[in-house]
Amino acid sequence: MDRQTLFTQVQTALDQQPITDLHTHCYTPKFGASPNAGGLLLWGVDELVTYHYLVAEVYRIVPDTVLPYEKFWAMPKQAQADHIWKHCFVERSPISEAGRGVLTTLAKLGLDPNEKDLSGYRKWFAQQDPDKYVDKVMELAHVDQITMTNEVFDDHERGMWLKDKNVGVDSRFKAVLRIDKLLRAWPEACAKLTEWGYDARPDFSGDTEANVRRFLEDWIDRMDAIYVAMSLPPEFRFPDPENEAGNRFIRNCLMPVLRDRKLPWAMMIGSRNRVQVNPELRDAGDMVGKSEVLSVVNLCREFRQNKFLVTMLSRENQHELCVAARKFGNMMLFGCWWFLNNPSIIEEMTRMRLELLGTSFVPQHSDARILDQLIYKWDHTRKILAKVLTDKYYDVAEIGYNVTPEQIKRDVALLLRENFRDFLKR
Ligand code: FIX
Ligand code: ZN
Repeated sequence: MDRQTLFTQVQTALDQQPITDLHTHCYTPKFGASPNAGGLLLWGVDELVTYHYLVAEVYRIVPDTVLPYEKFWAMPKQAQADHIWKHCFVERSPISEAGRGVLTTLAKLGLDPNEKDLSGYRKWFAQQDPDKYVDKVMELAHVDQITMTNEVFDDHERGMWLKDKNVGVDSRFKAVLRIDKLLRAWPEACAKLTEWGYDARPDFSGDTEANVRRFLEDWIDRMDAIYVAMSLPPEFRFPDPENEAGNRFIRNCLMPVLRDRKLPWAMMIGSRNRVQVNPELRDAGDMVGKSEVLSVVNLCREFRQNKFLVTMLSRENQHELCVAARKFGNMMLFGCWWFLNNPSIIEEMTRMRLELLGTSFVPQHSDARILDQLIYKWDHTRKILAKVLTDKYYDVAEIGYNVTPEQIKRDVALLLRENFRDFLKR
């Protein structure tokens, strides 16, 4: 079979395959679709262009000694977007992945990506109905499920859940309980739980364990969460000789609750908090650090009845993490997260993962913060997958192994949808 025929079959399979996006920061329209009015569903050109990736990039061109951070944040969103468009898209070529992503999104929406200002785009987006626009974006990205990140420790979002238990009910979306503070800031989390009626003390006195389990159970049930997620610092260790509270939370609270509910723990490890890096950049201020894969191994080995969705932020961790995934069927490796979500690294990681794991992993999640980003995040991923999968099929085809369009479709379905869904059902 010639490579071009194979490539066409792979590209067709990828284009036809609906994707279940297992990690995004998008929200149902019921969470409010007017970002300027406190809505959590972010969409439209001003949100696209002020994506925190691009805030970081514009500050490399116009430093804070010229435009102080507080001045930028005080500007109206449109003025921030105009500033970024001018410096990153007009006066320089938008060839970073975040810049290219905006162009792909605009072009796929049928807009000319060469405009010198944002006024025309703003007029077009102003004509969109948010709920219908969700369908349009999902159709263009060929995504059949948007998995949310629901921050229970965010007062604004938590208030919405308490006010309307159906706020997350939308057939296009699934909820995820996000609980970083329970490991990143245990004493602060205890104070919040106690305030909310779950008496919890940093030293685990009283009924802390039972109340923390009840808190987790109540919010998993309120959200109908399909997994529980945490972003963890590079210093995360398990067991952690210096953090007995963390070990106890994991062993006596989180693991039993997730095991009973057959829910995975999604561990996103390696994000160094902006407080240690550049807090004035806000969401753009976080950084990456090399983490310890052995801690994931320890968890998978000690809690064989639990399931772990795992991704790490440092490129240096990827090979070791991939080998660890070979040792534990209760670990599902996923995504090219955040600073790894660049074509050069996605290609490197995906080749390595296919070579070490076959088709038993989830190659990507979008991490979309702005709804429209689903369009570019998945368009760019499909392009890379087409190249890498064609090479892998070609390697076995030239030995004489018959690769059929049905097999390619089956494998692509596993990688982009079924591996995740099957893992949830296990
Ligand atoms: O912790 C996370 O879920 C990260 O993905 C985000 O905090 C990060 O800002 C992001 O959106 C990266 O793509
Ligand atoms: Zn994320």
